[in-house]
Amino acid sequence: MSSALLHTDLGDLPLLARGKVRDIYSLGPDPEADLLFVATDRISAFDHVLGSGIPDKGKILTQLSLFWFDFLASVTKNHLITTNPDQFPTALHPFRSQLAGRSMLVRRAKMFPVECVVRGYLSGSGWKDYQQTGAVCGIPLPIGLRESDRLPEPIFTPAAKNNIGHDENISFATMVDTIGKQYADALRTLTLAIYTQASNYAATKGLILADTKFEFGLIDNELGQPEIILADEVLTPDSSRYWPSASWSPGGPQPSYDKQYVRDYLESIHWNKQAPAPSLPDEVVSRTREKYLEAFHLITGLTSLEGQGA
Ligand code: Q0N
Repeated sequence: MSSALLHTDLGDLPLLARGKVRDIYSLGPDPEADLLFVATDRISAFDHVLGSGIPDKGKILTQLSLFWFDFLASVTKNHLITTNPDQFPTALHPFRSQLAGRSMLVRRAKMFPVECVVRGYLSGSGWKDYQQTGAVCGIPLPIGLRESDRLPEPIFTPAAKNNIGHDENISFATMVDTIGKQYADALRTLTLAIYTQASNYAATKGLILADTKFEFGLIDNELGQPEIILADEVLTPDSSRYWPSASWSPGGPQPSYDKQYVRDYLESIHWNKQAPAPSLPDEVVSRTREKYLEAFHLITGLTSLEGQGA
């Protein structure tokens, strides 16, 4: 097994932001310059990046996003220019081995400061809200729902990033106050349309797409008019809850598709969830890698990462 790529180094290229998993570079000094997203093999759990990576995880997530951008092409425009390193600016060619299969050249967008979350099932912060208020983000739900139950219909439950980088559920009215009614309506409609298409597809592959979150931005078209585009990563296990349909059992939490071995291990060693985060035993790393590969295989139908610029 290849080793995990934990950090990237692209020489003089300015790092714009380092996320828990992805490193973002700016491809030029002007504020309009394209961006390079590089998905590393880092993995986070309980809000910390762990000491070990999962080999190929960044490639798997990048190839999944690519699959979904293509699948959704008739529903929404997106920020992707290319994942083909041959088409990257020549300044990036020396770094090809770091970048192949795990990087996306994207157009810079003006990002909306809202996470567009959609839920078809009651889980996570949605379940917490429901238990306290009978509603999620102000949307009233029937009484008597259990954790992980399917909702009568998918709901749009936006979130705002707060100062410590945590997402905070907000009402649709608050979203309207933040970005205006026209954009709020458009993002809700797009989010629900994408979820419907993606969850129907996932169902044919034996997967429940319980919930997911999207980020949208604006990019000027040829006429200089701003257009909404889907940005960030899409429908990866890191941004979505996938559950195997066969073992779905409402009335409690469903095991995380990809990170269950990691969480179980961290609970077993009684880590206090404060830095520094521990490393993982080889067995936990390889079983977790298999789960990411399984999701990739189920969703894309592909059996290997090769031939994807990887
Ligand atoms: C952008 N984020 C938040 C790394 C990613 N196309 C774009 N143009 C300008 N800015 C962004 C995008 C995109 N996508 C989005 N940061 C910058 C997403 N982060 C979360 C943490 O990991």
